[in-house]
Amino acid sequence: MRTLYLIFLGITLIAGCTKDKPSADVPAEPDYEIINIYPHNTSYFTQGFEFAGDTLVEGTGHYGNSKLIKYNISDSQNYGEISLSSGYFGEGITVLEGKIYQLTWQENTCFVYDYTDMNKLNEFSYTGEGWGICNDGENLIMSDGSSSLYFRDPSDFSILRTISVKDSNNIAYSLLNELEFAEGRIFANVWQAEYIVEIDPLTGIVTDKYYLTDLMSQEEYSASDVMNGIAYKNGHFFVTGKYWPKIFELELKNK
Ligand SMILES: [Ca+2]
Repeated sequence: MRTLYLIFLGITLIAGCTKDKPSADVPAEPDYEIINIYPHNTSYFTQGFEFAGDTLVEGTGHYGNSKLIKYNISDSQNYGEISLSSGYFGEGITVLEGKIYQLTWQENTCFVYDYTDMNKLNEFSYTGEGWGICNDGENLIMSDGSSSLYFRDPSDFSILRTISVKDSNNIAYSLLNELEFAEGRIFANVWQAEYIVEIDPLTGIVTDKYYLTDLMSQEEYSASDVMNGIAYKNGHFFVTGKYWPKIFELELKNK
C-alpha cells in the first residue's frame, strides 16, 4: 500500500508539474466555432477517435475497461464492440484499408482487427509506450508520449521514418497524444493541454495551434478527465475527452 501511495504521489506531482498553464498566446477570441454537440458515453476513457465513413470508431483505456467501439455519433447506436483482456490498457486507434489498428499503453502490442466483423487478424509488437495513432492513407503515424512521431508500415509495423515535433523556434512539443490526419496535416492532442497542434508531416514543424478552451461548463470539466480525441469528417473536427459527456463538432479558425 505504501508503494501504491508513493506511486500515486509521484504521478500527482508529475501531473502537477506538467499541468499546462494558459500562456501569453491564449487568444482573446476562441479558435473554434461550435457547429454541433453530440452525446459521449462518460464511461469511455477516450484514447482513440476516428471516423470510418459516417461511423465513429473509439478506443478506450484502463485495465479491465479497454474497448473498441463502433457507433453512430447522432444517436449513439452501437454497431459493434469488443473488450480487451484485462492485462491490456487500450490506447490510440486508426482505420486503414478495412483494418482497425489499436495500440496498447505499456503492453508493446498493436492489435489489428477486421473493420467489419472486428475479429482479430494480427498483432504487432513494438518498443516503448503506445499513445496515439492515425494514418495518412498509406502509412500509420504513431505517438509514444514524446515529441517524436513514427511513420510505420501497416503490413509489419516497421518504422519507416521519424519526425521531431517542434515550433519554428525549435522548441519541442512533447506528450503528443491522440492524433488525426486531416487536410494534409497531423493534428495532435498534447496531454493535459487545452490546445491541439497542427503539424507538417514532412518537417514536424507545428504550423498552427488551436486553443479549445471553454467547451464545457466548469461542472462538466470537473467531472471529466483531459481532452483527448480528434476525429475529422467533411471539413469539421470532432473533439472529446476522457469521460467527457459531450462530443463537439467544430470548425477551427486558421490564424
Ligand atoms: Ca483521431
